[in-house]
Amino acid sequence: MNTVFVNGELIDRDKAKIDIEDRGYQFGDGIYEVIRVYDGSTFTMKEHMERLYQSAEKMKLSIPYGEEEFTSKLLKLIELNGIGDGIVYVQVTRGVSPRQHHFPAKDVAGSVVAYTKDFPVPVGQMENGVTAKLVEDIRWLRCDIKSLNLLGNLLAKEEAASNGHFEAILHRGDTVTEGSSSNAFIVKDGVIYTHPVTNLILNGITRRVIESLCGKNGIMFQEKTFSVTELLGADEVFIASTTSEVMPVIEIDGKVIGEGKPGAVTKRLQSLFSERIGIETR
Ligand code: PSZ
Repeated sequence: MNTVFVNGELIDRDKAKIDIEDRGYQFGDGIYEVIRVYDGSTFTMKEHMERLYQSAEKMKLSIPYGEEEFTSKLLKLIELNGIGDGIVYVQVTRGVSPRQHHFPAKDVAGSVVAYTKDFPVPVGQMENGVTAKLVEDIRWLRCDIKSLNLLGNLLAKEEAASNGHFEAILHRGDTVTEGSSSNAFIVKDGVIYTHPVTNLILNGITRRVIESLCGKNGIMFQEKTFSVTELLGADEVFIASTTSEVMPVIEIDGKVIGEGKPGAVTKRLQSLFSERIGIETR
């Protein structure tokens, strides 16, 4: 059985219903999180839940449960569905009300949905690396909010995927911001560079884990913007997300990065990352 969480109830997926006037459905007026599950245990769940509540605050959206209660509901769902390696997806919208742009009255409750999915660790791609395409970043100026409005991200990903690439690496003019669904990093002369946490990127949880691993292991990590030219001339490039972990990028727009295979710093981070997963999900 596949159980889903809909507005406080755990029900069979086939019985789940969403109102056509849900503001998430009509406007993308909501927020979401994707949380990793390894061997039945969540990874960095607290950080994801905190970010969900932060996104809610930035959107002036109220989540109908407190963080602890919500977390335990999600843990129960993971257990019920017997998830080993997978994800739990959770979204909160501004609820159901007659279609109008301005917010509904305060007493309209937000809609909450969560479901789980099996998702194996992409070992092959992590070992061999993936290719990417540069795409102009045409998104709005609040990319720090994990909002359901993903059209800019989707158009970019589609442009990359339809050309056979794993990811679109976005740039605003000459400055690389992030991937369409990942953060982007370069390695130059042993130093890792990534876009600072601003309104122009999502403050990735995986990015934060990487930053902490670097700090603990003497790897130089700098939050500093880099250009498209610096990206293409980097020794190593990798992207990071909840499901991609530390993913080497070996070619961008047909140009080989470094030696055209996952680099030493990227591989070291991958192994530190796996170690961290082992510690946290013990
Ligand atoms: O399964 C998937 O395809 C996933 S799971 C998470 C993401 C994709 N992407 C998260 C993300 C993002 O959408 C953007 C625009 N920037 C950065 C990230 C990385 O965030 P974390 O590390 O929190 O997943």
